Amino acid sequence: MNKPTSIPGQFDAVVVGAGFSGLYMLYRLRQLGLSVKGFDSAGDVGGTWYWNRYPGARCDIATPDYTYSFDPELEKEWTWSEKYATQPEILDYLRFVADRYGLRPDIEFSTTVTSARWDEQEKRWTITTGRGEEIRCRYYIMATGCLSMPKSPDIEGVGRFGGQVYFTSRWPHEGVDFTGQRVAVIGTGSSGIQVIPLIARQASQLTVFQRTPNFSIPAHNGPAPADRLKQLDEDRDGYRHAARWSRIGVPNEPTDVLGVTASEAVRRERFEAAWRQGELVGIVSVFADQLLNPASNDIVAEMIREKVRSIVKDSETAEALCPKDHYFGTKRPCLDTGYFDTYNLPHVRLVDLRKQPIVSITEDGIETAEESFGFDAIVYATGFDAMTGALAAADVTGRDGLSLKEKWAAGPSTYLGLMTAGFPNFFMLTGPGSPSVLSNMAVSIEQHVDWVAGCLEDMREAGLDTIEPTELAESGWNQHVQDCGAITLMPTANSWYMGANVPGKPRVFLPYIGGVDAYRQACDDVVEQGYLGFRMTGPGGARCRDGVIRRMQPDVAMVLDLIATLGLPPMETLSADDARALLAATAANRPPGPEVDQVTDGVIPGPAGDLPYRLYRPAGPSEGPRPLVVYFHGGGWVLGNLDSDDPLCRDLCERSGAVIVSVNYRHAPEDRFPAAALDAFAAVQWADANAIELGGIPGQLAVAGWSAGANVAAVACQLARDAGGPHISGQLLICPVVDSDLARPSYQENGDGYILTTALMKWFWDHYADAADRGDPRAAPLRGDLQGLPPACIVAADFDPLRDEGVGYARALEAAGAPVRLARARGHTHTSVTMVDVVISGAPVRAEIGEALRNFFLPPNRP
Ligand code: N01
Repeated sequence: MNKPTSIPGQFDAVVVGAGFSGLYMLYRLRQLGLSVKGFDSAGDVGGTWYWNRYPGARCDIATPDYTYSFDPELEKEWTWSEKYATQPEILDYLRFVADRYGLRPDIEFSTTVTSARWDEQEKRWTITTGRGEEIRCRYYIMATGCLSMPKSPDIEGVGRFGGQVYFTSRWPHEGVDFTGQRVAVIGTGSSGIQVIPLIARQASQLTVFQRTPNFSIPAHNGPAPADRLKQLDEDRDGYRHAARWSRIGVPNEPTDVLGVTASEAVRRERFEAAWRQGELVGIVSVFADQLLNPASNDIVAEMIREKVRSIVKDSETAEALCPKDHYFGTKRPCLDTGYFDTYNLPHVRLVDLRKQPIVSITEDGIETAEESFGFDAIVYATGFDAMTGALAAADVTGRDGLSLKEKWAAGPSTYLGLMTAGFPNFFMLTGPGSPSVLSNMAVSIEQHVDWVAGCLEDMREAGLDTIEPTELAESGWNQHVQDCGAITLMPTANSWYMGANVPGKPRVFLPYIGGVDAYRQACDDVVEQGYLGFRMTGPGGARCRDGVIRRMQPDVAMVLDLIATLGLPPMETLSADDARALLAATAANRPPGPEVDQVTDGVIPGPAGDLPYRLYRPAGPSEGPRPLVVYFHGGGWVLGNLDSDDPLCRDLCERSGAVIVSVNYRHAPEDRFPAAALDAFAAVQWADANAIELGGIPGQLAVAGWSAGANVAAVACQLARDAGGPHISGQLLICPVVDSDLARPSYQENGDGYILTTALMKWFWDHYADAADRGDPRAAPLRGDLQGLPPACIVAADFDPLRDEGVGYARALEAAGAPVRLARARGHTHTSVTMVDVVISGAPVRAEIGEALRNFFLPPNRP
């Protein structure tokens, strides 16, 4: 592989696609001294910009950013004429790049790769083309683009029309003159929105068939943004660096303004600024929470709808053009030039397919449920089989005869969007599971190509020549991609991001939404950790460091990063009072948790004086009594109070439908072991005795707690058993302290860096209990007799030092005969599950907890 081969039909690498990614990949592979062959079914370079020649086709990332940055000389030699360049200009640019680096001779145009098959013996791919050629190569790289496989229109009668038919994605090279024609356009995505105003200029009649209205903002095209050009001029490297480490591949200062809490004036000002700017990067970041919080999203969406209503004169048409069935940004937002104004023209009509669906395309037009239309031409702007279409269509067969299509039948599976297990030496550029379509493609493409080139170089140095991800690494990455999507509103839309536009395509969130910056970091970390999750072999031996590169929930990681920036002193270095003050201060600005019907404060007579409690009564149809849950807050027996766990109690109340009685117990060091445990038991006895007054159902009582609160809840269950009552229906223990042994593996793994540290846990124990008492079951319930205890739901978080003792308690209770539900808080820390409305990924765990609480009160024969 060191030198270009000269054996006919044999290459080190084959690159399919000669668009932005294929061209740069060829260039980098050549730089490495590899022999490379490129193919493209198009007649020339350009990729998407070769095919999508419809009038109005432009990029929607401003040209200073939508450009190669790998060579400063190239940047000097090319000047874009507009903020958003036209398709012909972008195509010229790619031709210029191909010529400048002499890439064309390596590319065979008008040639489709029809199949690719891995030969395990030879460790090579056999590539077959539509011309019947067979080529052998070691590395097979698909640079086929995310939006290159047109979706065949799923409309009855498509072949019947006798007039002219055009697809925006396959526009005739010679152009089309619609002068004097009656034209139909089907589809109002980015392509439709760009082409419609230009067809309207020529056609005598234009009818737009719209199934789903789309959000679009004016592009305000013109000269390239002066501020960007100035920044580039002053510090090109700094600017490009900022783009590479930004969220979407365009330098942008992230905002921390939340839509839900911002004043009306701030909301309006931020929105109008984004509207004036006319860039995707601005409109998708009006508020930090607009893609997370429906209420915040609605604010932006409604402001856009207001604009549409103010532009379009006919109110019925305006309303039909206002998107209401998806959150803003969950389908690709569009940039337009005069799109909505077009509907004010007398010869332009919008047909709302939600009201009158297309029945069939006919010989001379389109028939809907209500009307028959006659046309001279029909333009399909109906989109693409996005992200996976071109890859799966290429008949790629990996090891053991497995085809990519088969492997991906239930949705794509990749490691980093770059490779997939079972397909050695097969790379995808901007594949599913990478930021790609959610980012500035130019930046994402360069990052992918650089990573692949770097990888091949590293392999060569190590004498390795095959690479493939492991199943573990790949499934971990798929999980992370889905976790990132799940905390956003993206999965709620029927978008092509979800595969929802192609009938029968699995519904999976295809791109990686964690950000260009986070993604780049993950790719770099993989390399840094010795190509974690890749198996590599060759004359130099075999190596594989297996593992998962991102196991933490993305929003948990964000919270940890944020906390790290605050520079707070470690709790264990403070006095108890100062630690309490710090906790109260950090809790001051958090969201309040859900509304409940009633919240009342009171006091319970405890063994050594009154104990404050707060009662939460759920909203709901029934005024009648509810089951009771006595809850104990977290805080290592030292910190916490009724306020500290207030949002969590509201959440538990809402989800379980039970009355929650949150009890404050005595704290250490003022009151040491066993004060907290005795108070907890007294509170349970009192709640049982006063169930009716509390709005509870006598005999339906559970205990719950988080952390040290779960410790005293577990102890209360043991004490109740020993005392012969009260009857406890269940115990919910969220990340409980159940033992005083700080040497378990979860302490080793998670004892530093995840808020609850080993040092802090030691500090808590030191405040609470003497060494001699730490084996007492009232301090370490895991060491007690576990017979005859109530059913349990135990939450164990992956990144919690207490994880293993929680799991240990679950196993021990089960062994002693108690029904146990172990809820694994995947990717969570000790504290994150309880962060209601901050850590969105905790919601499914809390939903499980809510269900467990409800189940405690079901009759035994009902599951
Ligand atoms: O495709 P789309 P596109 N009956 O899938 C409708 C990029 N791009 O080519 O939403 C009736 O977005 C469909 O309706 P619905 C950009 O990333 C960029 O416009 O499925 N209608 C929708 O309205 C973009 O997102 C630029 O209900 C049918 C439309 O057709 C992506 O490419 C320019 C239908 C398809 O919209 C794809 O954009 C162009 C049916 N059977 C594209 N089937 C730039 O500006 C589909 N539709 C850089």
